[in-house]
Amino acid sequence: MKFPKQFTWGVATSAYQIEGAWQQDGKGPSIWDAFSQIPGKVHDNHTGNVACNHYNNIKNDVALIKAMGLKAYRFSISWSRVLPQGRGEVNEKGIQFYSDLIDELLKNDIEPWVTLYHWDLPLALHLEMDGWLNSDISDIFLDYAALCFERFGNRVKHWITFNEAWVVAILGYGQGVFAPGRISNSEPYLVGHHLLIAHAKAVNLYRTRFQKIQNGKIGITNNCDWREPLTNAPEDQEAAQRALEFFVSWFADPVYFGKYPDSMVERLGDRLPKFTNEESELLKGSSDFFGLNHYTTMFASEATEVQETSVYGNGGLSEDQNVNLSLDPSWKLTAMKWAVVPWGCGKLLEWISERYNNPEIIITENGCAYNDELVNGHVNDIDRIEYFEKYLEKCLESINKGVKLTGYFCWSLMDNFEWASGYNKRFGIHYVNFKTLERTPKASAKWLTEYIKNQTEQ
Ligand code: PNW
Repeated sequence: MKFPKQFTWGVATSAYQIEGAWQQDGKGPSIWDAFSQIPGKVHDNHTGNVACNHYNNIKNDVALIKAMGLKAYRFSISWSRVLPQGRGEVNEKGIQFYSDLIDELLKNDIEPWVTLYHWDLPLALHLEMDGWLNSDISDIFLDYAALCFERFGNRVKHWITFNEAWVVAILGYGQGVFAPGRISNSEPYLVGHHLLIAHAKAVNLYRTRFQKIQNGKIGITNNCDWREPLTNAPEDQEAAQRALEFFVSWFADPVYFGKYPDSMVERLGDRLPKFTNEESELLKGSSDFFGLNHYTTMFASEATEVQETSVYGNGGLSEDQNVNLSLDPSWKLTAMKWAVVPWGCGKLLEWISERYNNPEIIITENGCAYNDELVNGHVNDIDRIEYFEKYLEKCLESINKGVKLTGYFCWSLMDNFEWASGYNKRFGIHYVNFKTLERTPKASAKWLTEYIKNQTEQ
C-alpha cells in the first residue's frame, strides 16, 4: 500500500526559528526577542537575532524545498514584523517580505501553509496589556488575522491560527521555560482560554468574510504525545486517558464539542475559565482539519505521590492530572531525550479519529533532533532516516485502518533556533553551519525525496 496521490507532503519552519533580521526593515520586537536576550534563558545564551538569516535568503531556501520535489511548505508569520506594535501601524516592508515569499513558493509550484501564531507575540502587547493574560487580546489577534487574510489570502489556501497552544500555555506561563517565562499553576488555563477564543474569532471572520471568495481552509494545530497506560490496571488506563485529555483535548474538545473535557472541569475548579454560550457556539466546528504535531510517547500511570521532577508535560502542574510519566528503558532516545516510539504515533492517530469522529488530520510536524556532524560535506543522519521510515510506516497503517490522514510535514526544513535549546539541537533535514549559514542537504533529505516519490501513488 502507498500514500494516496492527493496526499500533501511538506516541510515546516517557524518565523522566529529561522528568519533572523530581528531589527531589519522596521520589525518590532517579540517576546522571544526579549526572552532570548536575558542571560540564562537559552542554552549558551543563543538568540534568534540572526538565526538562519532566512529573511535575506528566500530564493535559496525555496530552492531547497523545490529540489526535494515537495509541494507544500508550512511557515509562520512574525506578527511584529507586519505590525511592529502588535496593532495599529502596518510595516509595509514586513508585508512585502511575506508577499515575496508566497510568490516565490507559488512560482515553484509549492503551496504555502501559513501559521499566524508560532509563539512570537509582539513585545508591545505583552508590556502594555499583559498579552495572552488579557481577554482583550482576542480582538487584537483578530485584527492581525484580518490583515493577513486581506493581504495574503488571495494566494494562501491553508491557514493555521495557532501552533501548539499547549506549549504557549504550559511552557510559557506554567513552567516558565519559554517566553514570556512566567511560572504559575493558574495562568496557563487563562492563557489557553484566550488562545481558544482568539482562534474561534479568527476562524469566524475568515469563514464569514474571506472563505467564499478566497476558497481556502483554516484550522488549528495542536501538539500531543501518545500516553500509553503503564499497566492494565483501570487506574493506569484512566491516568493515560486523563493525560491525553489534559494534553490535546484541552484544546481539541472546545474546537469539536464547544467545551472543555470533564476531567479538566472536575479537577481544575475555578482555575479553568468558562465559555459563554456564544463563545462555545463559535468554537464548535471551528477547524477545517485537525492539525497535529507529534514527536514522542511516554507511559502514564496513576500518581501515588506528586512527582518532583519536571518531566516535560507534567512538571509543576502534575498535581492537576495526578499522572506519573515514565519511559521504557529499551526505547531509543533522540538528542532531546524524546523516545522513538513509532507505534505511539499510530495509536494517537486512531485515538483522535475515534474521539473526534474521524476528522481530516494533517500531521503539521514530526521529526527528531540528533547530534549531526558534517563530514567531508556530508551528514549521514541514519537515525533520523530510521525515525521517518518507522513513523511514516505507522501513518500508512493508520490510513489503511480508515484514519483520514491527508498530509505530513516534516520538522524541519533546516537546523534552526530550537527555543530554549538554542542552536544546540538540530531538527533539520538540511544541515546549517551557524558560522557561515551555509545549508547542506543531509542524507535524510535525499532519503525523504526518494521515499515520497516511491511511496505515493502516481
Ligand atoms: C514544537 N515540549 O515544539 C514546535 O512547534 C517547533 O517550533 C519546535 O522546534 C519543535 O516542536 C521541536 O521541539 C515543541 O516540550 C517544543 O513538549 C517543546 C515541546 C513540544 C513541542
